[in-house]
Amino acid sequence: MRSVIVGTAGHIDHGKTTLVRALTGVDADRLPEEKRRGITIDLGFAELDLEDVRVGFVDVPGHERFVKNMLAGAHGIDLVALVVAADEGVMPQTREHFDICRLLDVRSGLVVITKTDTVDEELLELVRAEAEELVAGSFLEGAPVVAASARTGEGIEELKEALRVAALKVPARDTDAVMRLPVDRSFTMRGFGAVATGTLIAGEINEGQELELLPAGLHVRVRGLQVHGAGVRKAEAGQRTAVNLGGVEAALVERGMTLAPTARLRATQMVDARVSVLKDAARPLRTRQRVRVHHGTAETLARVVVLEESGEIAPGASGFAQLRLESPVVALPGDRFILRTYSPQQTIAGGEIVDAHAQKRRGRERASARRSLAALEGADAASRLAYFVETAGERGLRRADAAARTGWRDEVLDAALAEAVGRGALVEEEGALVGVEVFERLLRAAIEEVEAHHAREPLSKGLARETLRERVFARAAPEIFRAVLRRAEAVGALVAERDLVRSSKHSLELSPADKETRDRLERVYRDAALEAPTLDEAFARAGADKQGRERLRKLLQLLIDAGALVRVGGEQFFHREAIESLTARLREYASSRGPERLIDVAAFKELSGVSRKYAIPLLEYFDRERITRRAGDKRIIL
Ligand SMILES: Nc1nc2c(ncn2[C@@H]2O[C@H](COP(=O)(O)OP(=O)(O)OP(=O)(O)O)[C@@H](O)[C@H]2O)c(=O)[nH]1
Ligand SMILES: [Mg+2]
Repeated sequence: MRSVIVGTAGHIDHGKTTLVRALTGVDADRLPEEKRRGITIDLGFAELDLEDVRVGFVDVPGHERFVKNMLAGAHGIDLVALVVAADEGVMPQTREHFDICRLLDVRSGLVVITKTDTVDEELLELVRAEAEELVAGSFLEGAPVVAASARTGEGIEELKEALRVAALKVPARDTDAVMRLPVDRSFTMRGFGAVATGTLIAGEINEGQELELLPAGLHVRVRGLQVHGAGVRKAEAGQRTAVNLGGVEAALVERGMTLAPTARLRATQMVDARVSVLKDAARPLRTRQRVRVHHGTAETLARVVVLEESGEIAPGASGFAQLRLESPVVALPGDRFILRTYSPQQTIAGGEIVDAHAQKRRGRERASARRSLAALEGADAASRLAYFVETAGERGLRRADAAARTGWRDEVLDAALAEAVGRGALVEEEGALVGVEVFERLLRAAIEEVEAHHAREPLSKGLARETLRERVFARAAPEIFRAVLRRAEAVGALVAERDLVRSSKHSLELSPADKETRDRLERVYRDAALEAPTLDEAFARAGADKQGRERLRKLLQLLIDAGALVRVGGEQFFHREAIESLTARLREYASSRGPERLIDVAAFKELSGVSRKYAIPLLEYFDRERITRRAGDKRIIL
């Protein structure tokens, strides 16, 4: 059976609660104070089955001081029953509640003229005309206007039928979004623990499921579920739902919190939105103005930053604004909200969130901010995703970030991602998303950086991978760094080898003079064999000290890289041939010694003919190379 939520709306004492009781038999005023004072203070709930439709009523208070409570209920309604008392006609909260419904984008409803038993036909017609004038040009234009009396029962059956017909026309809830339940009430039930209630605005909740309570980030478990007062295993979008929560104390659960899938959504304190200011607002909405933001069941204070050129949005106009919230809320693009003045509290505007996780906008960025928000408003899912990725710049977005930013279910996210990648708007690598422009820019920057390195250091084989990362990819995710390198290799621009990155065009073309010096240096070491020279001696013998130490060191490095020289200790180098022949002699020595294969320092000195200065570093080198292994003050030749 289909479920819809009907919200009452209207001025204080106009008979909303009495009407709900006449329809359902339930007194929605459940607080003792409400009963004592005869007014509604907080939200009340009741339900009614109308053949093929189940109606959940959210009864709201009409008192102007409790509009904040009205808002916590009005956010989730499918249709509104706008109540006007026949004996009073349209009053201030009739208008304010109606404005709120329009700003929240409630799409359907009807007008109920109550207390018809208190007036004659003539007055009734006047009130009817007044109500029709109020709703002219709105979503309620042409909607049924039902006259009823809770006292005599007149019109109640007609109202039920009108509700049923309207309910059947209500479009299905958003099916792209993951589950969200803004909590409007919490309490402890003896023997069960914490219970949170609210209108399930998207997705479904299953018994036993693990969920997260935001913005607190509390992990909870669904111990039980009720929809319209009956136990169920599953609650669906559009249903009034009570969730018995395990893993949390009722005292920690408050109106304004949101139940969502674990680790899926994130609270935000900065949103960009299209804001419409009411025609009757006393003043324009201005930058720096402090307002009350009512979003879902939450209320928080915020500073307004108007993104329009004039710095304000005039009464009756709409424009883009950023809201900097003083406390975090769980918001998603497309969510509606209401703005009220700080004091006295009056409804002045409302709007729709365009970017729920916005960035600060400075004065000169406003024009471009307006352009992107306007584009975002009309964009399809793939373009919106591409925008979010683009604005994340070099940092890019992880899939989980994109999920939190959009609130989409996996299937919707996957489809948008595939579409955006297909259009060439973004690059996905190992689950990291980055805009195509950013990716191309990083690619160019990486190639330039490596080429600049070669120009500066023609004798270097390449730039250290980590240096490249620090210089060009300081803000980028590691996945993006790897992806750019892979692309640079794929297009044949760079070659990455172990910890070095070089240009594919780069080859070590030594000048004839350098070549000659290099060869001389190698000859010095080859000739010295195990009587290796110090670095200074080697450089001097190569007869090249006039070439400068820096250059010689680089030529030396080339010889090491090529494997011609072996570094044995600090600054001690030997020619590879000398080391190889010594290794061969060591092994010969070992086999001549039978199974023992031991050698001490003295024997090693004798065998190699080197002084102690060289013997120890050489032995340690052989240990490292696993040619020998230390055993006490001797070595086993392996
Ligand atoms: N004569 C008459 N009185 C009614 C009718 N409906 C409600 N009343 C009376 O009007 C008064 C206010 O009714 P409520 O239902 O509490 O009004 P409400 O709109 O819920 O008020 P708030 O929730 O405080 O905004 C009560 O004394 C009701 O008995 C009706 O159809 N006829
Ligand atoms: Mg009431």
